[in-house]
Amino acid sequence: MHKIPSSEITPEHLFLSRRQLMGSAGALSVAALLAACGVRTPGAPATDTVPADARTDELGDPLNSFEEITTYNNYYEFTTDKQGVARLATGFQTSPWEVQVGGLVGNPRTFALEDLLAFEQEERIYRLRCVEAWSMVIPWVGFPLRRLLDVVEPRAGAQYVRFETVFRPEEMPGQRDRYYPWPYVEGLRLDEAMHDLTLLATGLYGRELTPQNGAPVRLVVPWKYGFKSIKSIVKIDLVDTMPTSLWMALAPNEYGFYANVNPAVAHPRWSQATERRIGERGRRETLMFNGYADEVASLYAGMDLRVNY
Ligand SMILES: Nc1nc2c(c(=O)[nH]1)N[C@H]1C(S)=C(S)[C@@H](COP(=O)(O)O)O[C@H]1N2
Ligand SMILES: [Mo]
Repeated sequence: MHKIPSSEITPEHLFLSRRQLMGSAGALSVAALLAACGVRTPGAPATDTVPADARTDELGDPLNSFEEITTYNNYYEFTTDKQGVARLATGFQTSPWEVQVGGLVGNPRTFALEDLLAFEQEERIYRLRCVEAWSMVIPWVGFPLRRLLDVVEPRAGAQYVRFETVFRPEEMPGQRDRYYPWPYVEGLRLDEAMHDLTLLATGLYGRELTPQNGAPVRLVVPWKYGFKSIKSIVKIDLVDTMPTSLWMALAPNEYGFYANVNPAVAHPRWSQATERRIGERGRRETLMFNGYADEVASLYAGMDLRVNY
């Protein structure tokens, strides 16, 4: 097998989107370009044609396969059945797409997906640790959220960032279940949002994001439980008060605003000390801040992480 540093690979979907930006849109649809290059079109079922990837994360943990990452999902807008999300999300309309960014900013803007892809994209291999105590290692493609926030110029009063998922019950059967206070909302403190690890992801394994993984753009905050990494974002607001997330509204005693991965603080109904890595037997120890303590612990200096769970 050829060994190519990942920095030299232009992910296919980025290559295509740049061509589109260079004026080829209209001549050929993106779907046609993708099909011509043998790339899956959005909504087509995941296949097993993505070759195994022998790379690891910085701790030496192997990547999960494309198959694992795209067939075991939490996306309650479709279904609470992790193995059922991929099928129900097939055909979800991810284009055209716009993300409205406003609130306490000097320069409110609406970004089309093409505008988001125009930010320099990079690959980031991150561990994803679900609050349910399973985890994966995922090679995302995207860019630091900070770069987008810099463009809209947060104003002095901005202290938090609030994110909202698309509300489209006609396409998302789970959103017809009125038990959940849709739309899905998440939030970060502004300094967390500005941290270099905080990513807006547009791709996975060098391809465009699949619907089940939050296409066309989702947040990835690797030191927090997976539910903070909100999918299919349409709205980002800078605000002065702590946003109430969907999970805080539903079960405030179980899901707090911070949701930092912490093996020492149990969920009221289960331990968080260990986790099941998808594809492995047995369990492994959960690491403080999901293994990113050197990078992020200083954000929480002096805070009681049992109170601020
Ligand atoms: N809008 C939305 N975002 C969401 C969820 C969801 O149900 N709806 N689930 C969260 C949870 S609990 C996890 S663990 C991750 C799973 O991401 P993945 O399916 O890409 O692995 O997405 C998070 N983002
Ligand atoms: Mo999760």
